[in-house]
Amino acid sequence: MITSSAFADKKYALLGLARSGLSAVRSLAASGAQIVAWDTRAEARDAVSGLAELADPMTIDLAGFDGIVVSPGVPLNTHPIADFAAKVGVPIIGDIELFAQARGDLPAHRVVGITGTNGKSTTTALVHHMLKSAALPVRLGGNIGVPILSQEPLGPGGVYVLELSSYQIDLTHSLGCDVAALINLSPDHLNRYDGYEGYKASKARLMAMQGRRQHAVFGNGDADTLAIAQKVREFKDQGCFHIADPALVIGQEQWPSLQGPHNLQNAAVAIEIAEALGLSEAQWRAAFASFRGLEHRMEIVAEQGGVLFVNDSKATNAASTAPALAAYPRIRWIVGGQPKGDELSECEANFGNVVKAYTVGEAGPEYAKLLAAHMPAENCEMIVTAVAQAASEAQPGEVILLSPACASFDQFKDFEARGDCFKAAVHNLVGGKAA
Ligand code: UMA
Ligand code: ADP
Repeated sequence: MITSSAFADKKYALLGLARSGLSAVRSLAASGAQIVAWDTRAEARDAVSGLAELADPMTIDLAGFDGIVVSPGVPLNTHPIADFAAKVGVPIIGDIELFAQARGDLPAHRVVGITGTNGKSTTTALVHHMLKSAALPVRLGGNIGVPILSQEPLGPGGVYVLELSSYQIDLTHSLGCDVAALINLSPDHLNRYDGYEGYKASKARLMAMQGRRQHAVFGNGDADTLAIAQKVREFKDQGCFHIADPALVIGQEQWPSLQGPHNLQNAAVAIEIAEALGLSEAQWRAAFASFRGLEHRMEIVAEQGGVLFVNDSKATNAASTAPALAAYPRIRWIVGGQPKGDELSECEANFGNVVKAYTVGEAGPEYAKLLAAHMPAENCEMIVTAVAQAASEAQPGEVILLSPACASFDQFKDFEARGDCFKAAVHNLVGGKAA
């Protein structure tokens, strides 16, 4: 675990004790800080017994505290903790800010921070794989699911690769990434922000925390990302500003887990990051060829009778489903879940690749009506039903694709549970034979 003398004898209040909160309690306790912690869930509170005093920060006198460490899942725009903290003048921070403050005690190292609406996890995993393949000491953390404070510190010359969500950036104030990347932008998480403008401003703060000589990398696929890039460019020294252009990337056919136009964008961003860190072309090319993608992102589950089953459960908005529909010419598309109100317009350009849509979840009835204007569409309600129906109709050469363009919370705990349900249904059907 990462600890720091910067926390010794300081006082912190924590709200939220799931993965990031728990790692922060452990790190702060091991660093000699005094901690008051709370979570609405009793089992989360039990996990910190002995390390922290248990009390809801909303109910105590916060005067004299050095920070209120809030989890990314706590909605700062509606939770009263934000006003409460402002009144007593205590900063609200997150585990990534604690990491930033701990950097002074770490041996010489570099930090890569990767954000964007889509492709963060893939690009983060790819950069991590690339650096590992080049024999650099490297650690992965952040929104990808591993709190960075829970990782072992690296020796001199190490690189910490962080996937950063907008929620995490909102809770971070002093992280100057040696290389920061913004892959793309489209409306998402709007329930947490003052409109799309608020969400974009949150992402832009990753670069606002950098110095002139720290590298900034931007995808070139949308105007909103390029608008932020143009502003950042004014404040960068020569050689520290990079636009990643997928059109210049050669060799994608040799990278099995980086197929589709979206992965070409991720690869282009990763190449700029690699070169900013001093890797050679031979080094990143070798790593791209051996990269194996992440579960639930265009994951090939099985093949039977010439029909391919692909799990893209992580596609929780229309912008991430659009490139999945571009990846194959004949798709039986399982779509739906908890809708995000974007009505699938971003997917429209690729509707020609869809043989039939099988809608599921809360959005199912509405999507079936909407899509019927463009293709055969049937509301199947459940993923298991959709898989069985699609498989009974599929012809050799077709792909049965779960790419929901929606959140999973109407029927599942998370996108992983949704993808697992799809995979179980497929394995049931094809007799447990994996591709
Ligand atoms: N809680 C309270 N009171 C409240 C609200 C919440 O006590 O009023 C508690 C909840 O009971 C819960 C905790 O606060 O125990 C919230 O935890 P969390 O949701 O932040 O969960 P973590 O396990 O710490 O996960 C977080 C990120 N979660 C979110 O951003 C919602 C994880 O990203 C991240 O992987 C993890 O830290 C490690 O860094 C997940 C995510 O969904 C994957 N991210 C979003 C996305 O990718 O779209 C941004
Ligand atoms: P994130 O961590 O930002 O959610 P992931 O790498 O987990 O991104 O991918 C999430 C979903 O978005 C997957 O369904 C994937 O197919 C799609 N996706 C990946 N990269 C991109 C991209 N650059 N543009 C649009 N969609 C993408």
